[in-house]
Amino acid sequence: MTDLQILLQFQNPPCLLLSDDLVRFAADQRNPCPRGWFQFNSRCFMFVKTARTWPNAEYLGANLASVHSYEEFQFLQAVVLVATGSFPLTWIGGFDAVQDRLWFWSDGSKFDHESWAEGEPNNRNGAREPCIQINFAENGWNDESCGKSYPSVCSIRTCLILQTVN
Ligand SMILES: [Ca+2]
Ligand SMILES: [Ca+2]
Repeated sequence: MTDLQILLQFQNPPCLLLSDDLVRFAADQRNPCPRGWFQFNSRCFMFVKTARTWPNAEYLGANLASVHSYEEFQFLQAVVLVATGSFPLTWIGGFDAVQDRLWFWSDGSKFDHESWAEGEPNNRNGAREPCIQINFAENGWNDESCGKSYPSVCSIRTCLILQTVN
């Protein structure tokens, strides 16, 4: 009988360490995400309850989540809702290089979607607000000072490679 060896690679460095848990979940094609992570297209997302500053919010080597469609944004909100029962202010991976004019995602992906709350981004009271949080006002995005502490949503990219081993 042929054994299937499943290798999990996470394209965003640094890689997560493989564990039996990860391999077992990877074996289930319907849910290639590690335990506690939720799949949307080719990425896995997780809510991190611990409040951290935006720069400290990286978790297990993952990136803060980038968002590339309104559907993906709604999915992120659902991940937060499932974990908390509400819509708390939560960091995602967006930040600006030129105040409110040039935005980037911390995972290096293209900044091709935005869902700002009304009046945002606004650098409130003249403060520099370079980092993006979700669930602000009518559950849209807000630019906020990166040194404030909030929970976060992070993501990893999955790349399943199935290899047949004798
Ligand atoms: Ca700003
Ligand atoms: Ca703001």
